Amino acid sequence: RAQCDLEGTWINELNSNMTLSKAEGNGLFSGVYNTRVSLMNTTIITSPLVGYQQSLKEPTIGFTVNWKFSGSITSWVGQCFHTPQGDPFLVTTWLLRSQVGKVEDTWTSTRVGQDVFFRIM
Ligand code: B9F
Repeated sequence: RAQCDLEGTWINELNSNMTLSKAEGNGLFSGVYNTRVSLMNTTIITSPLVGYQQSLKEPTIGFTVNWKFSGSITSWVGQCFHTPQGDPFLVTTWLLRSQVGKVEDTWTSTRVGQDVFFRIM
């Protein structure tokens, strides 16, 4: 079975999508992220992404999005797997850090969750 190729467009259970470049030889990749949810009445803007993948058949991965419509950052870590049909999917856990006005509010600053991505293109 071929190594999981991250290049292309992926969609998750929230209907967010991301388009990733082919990873460089050192595992570095980049892309853009369109979230379908934001919890705010702001205009959602396509935001840039960078990440790393290990060079394994079902690689561990990590990537970070710098949200262009807020002061927040989300990082995902996870792994690529293949369905019995051979289609790749990404199982990830994320942390979303919001900016807070003062250090005492740090306890309110971080959300956690899981996203599963399937390739659509
Ligand atoms: O909603 C986030 C945000 C930050 C400050 C105002 C709005 C940015 C978008 C995060 C999208 C998350 C989900 N989308 C997805 O595909 S990233 C992990 C999930 N996977 C309101 C105040 C602070 C946080 C939310 Fe905000």
